Amino acid sequence: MLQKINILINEISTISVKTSEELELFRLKYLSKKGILSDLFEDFRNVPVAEKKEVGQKLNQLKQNALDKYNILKSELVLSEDVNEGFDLSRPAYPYSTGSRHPISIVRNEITEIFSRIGFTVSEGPEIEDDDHVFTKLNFAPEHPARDMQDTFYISRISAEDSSPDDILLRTHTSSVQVRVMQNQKPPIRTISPGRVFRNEAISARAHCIFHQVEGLYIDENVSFADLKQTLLFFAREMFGKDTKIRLRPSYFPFTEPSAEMDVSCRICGGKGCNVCKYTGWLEILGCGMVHPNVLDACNIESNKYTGFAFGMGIERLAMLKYQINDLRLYFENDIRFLDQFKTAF
Ligand code: 2U9
Repeated sequence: MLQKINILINEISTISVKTSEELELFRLKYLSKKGILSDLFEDFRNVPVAEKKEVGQKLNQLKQNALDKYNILKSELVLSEDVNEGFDLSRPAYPYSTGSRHPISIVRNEITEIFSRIGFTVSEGPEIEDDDHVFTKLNFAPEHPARDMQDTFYISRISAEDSSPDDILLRTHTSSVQVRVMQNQKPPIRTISPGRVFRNEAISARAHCIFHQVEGLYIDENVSFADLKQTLLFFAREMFGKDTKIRLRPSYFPFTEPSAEMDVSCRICGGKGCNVCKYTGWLEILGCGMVHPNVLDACNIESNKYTGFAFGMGIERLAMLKYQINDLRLYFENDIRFLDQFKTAF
């Protein structure tokens, strides 16, 4: 019996459990009424008196070891269950919430990508400009209303009455970038200028003091109004779909002559008339024209040798048409509920 008890003492010391079910099995096997210890105490009655003392001490040691082991295993199990409490380690992780591109960036990228396919490069320039690049070289008359402080944000103005080439202001269009390109490069020039522009406007659903433009310029020998029309037809069909029609209406800008505004057929109603196109079937999307000879000359490009066309469009307006956005302020508020809607677009 002594040998049997020693084997059991050894056996118990090596036991470990991982679950409460295994712990219960341990208790049933060694400590329950029908367990090994209970049997051994039964057998102990038949141990010869001479051996009783030694066997009894060993049996009590086995019983104590079994009880201690049970308590240790139980506390270890409680601790490890505590750590995992409330966690399902097999559950998939929460997905990362990724950001999205701003609708203005999406539309700007789309426009630049379309023009890059027909050879237009992208030019960038300063947002803080001088009067010369924003107005004078673009053939704005000295008393033109756009030079007024009611329309333009001035950073420094030499005189409130008369404009000076040294007046420093926030550009009101990105044509100033193209003036710089013309001053620094020889034709052929084929470039577009996307960027932020600033106008002194009260903020409302339909107007904002900051907005984004893409202006385009093509200068070479023999560039004609037909080239302008074909380029813009290509752009309109790439941007709005293969069946898109365009129409040009005469207009006026100081920097182009002749000038026009371009409409595209409404893609909501296909030209039949709806509330988006105000039942006209057409949507105005850009202004354009042949670069005024005064602008070419002011930028040291010979107007008797070269001609060119130019166009300009507001990105906010195009994004409004594309995504049916009805309030300009939404672009600048960074409301996640608005921005989240563009998650799938690039
Ligand atoms: C140079 C010479 C001429 C760019 C042009 C427009 C017509 C035009 C507006 C559209 C809506 C600005 O965002 S908007 O308010 N622009 O109508 N822009 S032609 O003409 C140029 C550009 C550069 C050197």
